[in-house]
Amino acid sequence: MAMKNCCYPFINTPLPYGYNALKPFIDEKTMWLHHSRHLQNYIDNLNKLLKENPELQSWSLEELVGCYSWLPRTLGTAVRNQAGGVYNHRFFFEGMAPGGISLGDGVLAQEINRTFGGTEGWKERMKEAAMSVFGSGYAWLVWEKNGLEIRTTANQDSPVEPDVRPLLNIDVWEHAYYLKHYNVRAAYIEDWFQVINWHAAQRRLTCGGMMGCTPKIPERIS
Ligand code: MN3
Repeated sequence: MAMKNCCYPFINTPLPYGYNALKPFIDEKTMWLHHSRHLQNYIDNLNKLLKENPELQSWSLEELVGCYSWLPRTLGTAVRNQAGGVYNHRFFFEGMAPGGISLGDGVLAQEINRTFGGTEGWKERMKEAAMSVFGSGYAWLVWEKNGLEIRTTANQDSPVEPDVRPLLNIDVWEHAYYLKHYNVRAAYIEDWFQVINWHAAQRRLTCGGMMGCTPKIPERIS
């Protein structure tokens, strides 16, 4: 398992699989660019930002994406974009596995059945949501107070809020699929369904948070 790597200075840990391991669904060049260029860029920018704002160096990644709104507006926006870019990409990459890992029949499977009538129903709703993102962003499966929900976020926003537990996300920025799927986002979404790591989603539901990181959002300072 990757080292914790939850606070400043962040490093870009290797993916838990090779750049070519998600073929034929996601191609090697896309994975390489996405991880070693796009994610690396967010990590470098976030480290630079935190270097200039040492009071934030003890904040975990989840605290940064969940609590940026407490900060002065300009700094908060920069944290939202850069920490979000790190959080969302790590979450996305950890949510995939070569050939996919099946849902099984645990609590998450039961909830998917209860809410969407099964995985086919879930896929339909997830695809609809991912298609509906205008421009760049993500579609998410999250656990909220009363059960599973599908959400979308723009740009690098993350649904890290009290009482919301993200389970899966799909990156629908064009850089996530353009080299292989060109402008056909629907084909990319279908391919992503083939590489979902449901084990990761189940673990996030039962344990919360990013692999090895604290799921806690700090109490608001009044
Ligand atoms: Mn991306």
